[in-house]
Amino acid sequence: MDAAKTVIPDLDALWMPFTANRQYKAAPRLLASASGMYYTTHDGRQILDGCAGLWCVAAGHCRKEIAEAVARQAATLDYAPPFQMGHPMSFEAATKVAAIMPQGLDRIFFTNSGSESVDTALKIALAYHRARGEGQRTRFIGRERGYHGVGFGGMAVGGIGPNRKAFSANLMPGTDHLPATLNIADAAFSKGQPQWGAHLADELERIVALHDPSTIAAVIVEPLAGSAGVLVPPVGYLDKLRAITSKHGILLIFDEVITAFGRLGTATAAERFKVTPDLITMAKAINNAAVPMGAVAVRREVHDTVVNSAAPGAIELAHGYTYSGHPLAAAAAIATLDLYQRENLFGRAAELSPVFEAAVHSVREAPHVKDIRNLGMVAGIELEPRPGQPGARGYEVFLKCLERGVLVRYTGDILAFSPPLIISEAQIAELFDTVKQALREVQ
Ligand code: PXG
Repeated sequence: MDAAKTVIPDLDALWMPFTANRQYKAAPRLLASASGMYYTTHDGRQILDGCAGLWCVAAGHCRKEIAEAVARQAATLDYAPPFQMGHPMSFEAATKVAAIMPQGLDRIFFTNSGSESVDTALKIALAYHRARGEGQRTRFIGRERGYHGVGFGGMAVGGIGPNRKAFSANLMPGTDHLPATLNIADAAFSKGQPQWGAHLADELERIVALHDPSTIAAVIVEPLAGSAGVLVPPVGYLDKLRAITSKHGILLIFDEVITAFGRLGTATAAERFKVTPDLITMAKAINNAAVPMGAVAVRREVHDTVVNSAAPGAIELAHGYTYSGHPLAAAAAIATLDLYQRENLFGRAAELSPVFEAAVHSVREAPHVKDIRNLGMVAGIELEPRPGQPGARGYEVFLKCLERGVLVRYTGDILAFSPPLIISEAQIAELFDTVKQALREVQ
């Protein structure tokens, strides 16, 4: 082995995000390169990527077409100001994104992350109601166990206790939360969408009545909740949310940072569930995570209402980022969306889903498994926590899998799987065989 490859850099200066810094730095895990379905570690080991990096590298790693597009762009136009100036790539990228959104959601605002997309969508909702003369609509309804990133807005509508705890006194005011849809007692080991649970959407009527419909700007949910452990929407649940929000003039936002771009076998979860929201937030797979990028797709009427209400020559929405539609990110998005189409990767995800479903559910026979949930090319395996040590088992399974050459994602005692959509059937088998072995080895 090349000795230089095994040199570990000084780890002290970097404060790592969402990481147990002391535990990590005592036994670091470093990735040095990647190609297709595999990472290579700093000491030269091949690792099968079971989670597309962090749910984002849908087309597989270091795809030549994307790398070349980024390199070309970096040498042609490195940066252009997006305020009161433009460059062709951002317009082209927006047109391509709009083309695969649900009918009507064809106005695209670029950001640099999922968190920024969420804050952008919340601000657009407020601006829309204000432009319509309903500026009193300021409340947002999220959902327990929802993850909408780490901005103050996204945290407030989010429903993950540990993420909110340290910041609770300063969260955006005027939020409320729907109940989460998970019910292991009644719907464990559901394959695809559970039959149980559509009635939980009726809670929205109760919350709306409590605050009065005229005070509510928008409801935001992940159509399929990823980070909190792959919570699949019950049959009929999202349709009910749509019906109730429409009835009361409330905007519906789908946070599709994980689900957009093929994860469920369609361009969007909205398409998969045949429920069209008013805004869709995206990031991650929009450009295969090659350069940070996010976006919000907005229903044209919402866009037009905001834009047409401003005086001529006035900036209609006082919002945007230095790097909105950055040339490198836009070039990567164009190349990525072309690649998805050329390789029919969304269709491939749909075709592979039954194989993936059978493979993940075969883990049921292994020890410690409490529930398995899946849809499209996403799955979660919830483990029984070790008594008195919540999260320890999940972490140890993650480590065992890594030792055996497979990267999985874990949050607490829930393992999550979201491989690149180019995964082969043999690699799907390898992924879950490794998980089974790891489960047999942990206490
Ligand atoms: N919304 C959703 C639905 C997400 O999944 C964000 C917003 C925030 O995106 P940014 O780009 O700001 O991180 C996300 C991010 C995990 C995990 O493994 C998931 C995310 C991020 C980090 C880890 O559960 N999703």
